[in-house]
Amino acid sequence: MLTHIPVERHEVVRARFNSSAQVLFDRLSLLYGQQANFEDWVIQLMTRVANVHAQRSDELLSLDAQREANPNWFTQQTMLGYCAYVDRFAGTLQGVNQKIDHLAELGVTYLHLLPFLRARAGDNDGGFAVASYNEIEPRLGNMDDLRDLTQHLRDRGISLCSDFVLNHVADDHPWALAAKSGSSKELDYFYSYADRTQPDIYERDLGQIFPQAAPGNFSFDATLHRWVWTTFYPYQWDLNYTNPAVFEEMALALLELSNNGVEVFRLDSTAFLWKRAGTNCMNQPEAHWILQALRSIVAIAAPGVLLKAEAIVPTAQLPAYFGTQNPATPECHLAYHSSLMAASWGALAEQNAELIYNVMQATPPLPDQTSWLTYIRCHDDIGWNVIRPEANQDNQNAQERLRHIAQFFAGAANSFARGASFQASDANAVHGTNGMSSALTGFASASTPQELELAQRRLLLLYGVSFCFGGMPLIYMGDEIAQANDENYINVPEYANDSRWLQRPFLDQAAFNARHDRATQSGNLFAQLCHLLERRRSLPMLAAATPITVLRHRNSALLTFVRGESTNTSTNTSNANNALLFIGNFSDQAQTLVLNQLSLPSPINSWLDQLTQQHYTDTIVIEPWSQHWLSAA
Ligand code: OTU
Repeated sequence: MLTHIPVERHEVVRARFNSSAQVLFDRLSLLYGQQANFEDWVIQLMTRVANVHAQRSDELLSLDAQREANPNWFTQQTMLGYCAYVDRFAGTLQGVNQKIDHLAELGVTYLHLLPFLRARAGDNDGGFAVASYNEIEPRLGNMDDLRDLTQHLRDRGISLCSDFVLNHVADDHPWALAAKSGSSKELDYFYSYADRTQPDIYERDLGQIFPQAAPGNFSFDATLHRWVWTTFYPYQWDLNYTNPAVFEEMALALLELSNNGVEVFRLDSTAFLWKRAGTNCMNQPEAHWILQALRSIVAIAAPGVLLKAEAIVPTAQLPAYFGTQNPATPECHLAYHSSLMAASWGALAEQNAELIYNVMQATPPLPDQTSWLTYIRCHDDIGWNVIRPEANQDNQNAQERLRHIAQFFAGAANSFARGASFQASDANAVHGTNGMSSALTGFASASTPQELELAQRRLLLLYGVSFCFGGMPLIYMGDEIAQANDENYINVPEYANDSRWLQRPFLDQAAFNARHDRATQSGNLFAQLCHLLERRRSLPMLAAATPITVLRHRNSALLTFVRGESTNTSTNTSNANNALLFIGNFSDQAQTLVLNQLSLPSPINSWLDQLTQQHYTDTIVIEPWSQHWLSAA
């Protein structure tokens, strides 16, 4: 089975195989054990995995070894992510090389470039309709450019993260084309139905991702004369993971990309991988088994690689993506905390931190060797539905509450925000909100220097929560220079019905070039953001694994939590020096806090603000939308 592999590699793979094979085999048996020739198929799969491993470069092999020896490498407070579209940030993959200095000045250690594989011709959902998993989108470069870029990034301590769209392929992917031209083998890579009977049954329990632009979950394909499962746009065909060939091809494609230097995979839409009638076809146990099997394969053939779950699901469903159901079956290393993100914006609209407290209280501690991906904006909408359970608390009605929040960000009367409701012509709908951070925090509506200052505080406050909560924070391109909404998307026919393009601008060169000039708006924000980042790096208690204690304060304009010290176990107070108290004011009024009234395990009489180096004794006044990072002085 491992015949063509040089002896040393043979040994390395064998050792990893021995420790991960059982979980892999169990997962594959659960998924595919009833298939004819199951065991032959597993051998074929493992032979292919071993052959791809045999092609892995010496440099990547030593990276694997380093990370195996230090499996918490990505959970440190020195980790920082940055996310951008290749073309909008830097033109091409080669162009990204010229931006590495900028990433370094922020302290970035992880760069997520949005989809750069060859995409569907025509509309392609910003590259999320992939036509080929082993080719680069030609206008962005080629595979050599990708390898070079990952090498240059690695030399500067930055890991490249690539999207891996594993739930669906484009309708012009070779599998879809083969299916359309009559091949039953490839037809079986998809879910398709001769009539509406089955789709109608499923549809009773399914949600809608793009209710306006792409209603329903099935699309009639005129060539096939069949209804194809298309959770997202009609040209994104969901893959049929009941077919082991689909799992095999996708696992191999991922490993090939990892051999080209990709170090992190953002597993897109992971919640949707398995369908079950009578459910919303999200978060099914089989979807987790698929991810666990994938993790085992990575553990064998590319253990330096990280898997990141993009599961935009309610807080209660998130931890399962780490594999917490059973520590013996780890799943993804990283997962987006979309609830914390949405709740942070909700708190800003409500001038009240309750939603954040609710989310924090619903978030269990991280398992070892995992980390949240914390963020405030990304290329998608802020989806409000994930925080329905938290919005139902505090004696409130989630629908009303979220509607109010969505209206606020769409620019309701007296709102400082200038965003747009997503997939709803009706401003009362609660589906999602679009807009750049700067537009949502008030930069666009500010007409005086004072208002601009407040907008900046709000943006920094949300980033402050993301930096201190515990996880790897991600900066979304343009946020560091307060880049505005891109209103031009409306003039591009293929973007016009998808207002997520509002937050996908080309980098504003003028603002970017002015970022070191503190007299400019972008320069002022940039300096302050860099300051928060520099402070964060210096505070080891902000590493992902450090416990968090939520101090739910009776003045809920204030968000207060402690990192690094449990207030419940008053037995050990000696590590108070290693703790950090975060205080953020979500309201437009200054708030006074008597520090000793917080339920800390032991009174701390003298505090040092890690952001300003100011000292406080027992009372602190927190200006509107300001934050303090206090440690015992
Ligand atoms: C993901 O998104 C991507 O981030 C989107 O950009 C893609 O359009 C989509 O998949 C299809 O590939 O449901 O859990 O705006 O939050 O579509 C994954 C809605 C998803 C997104 C949603 C999301």
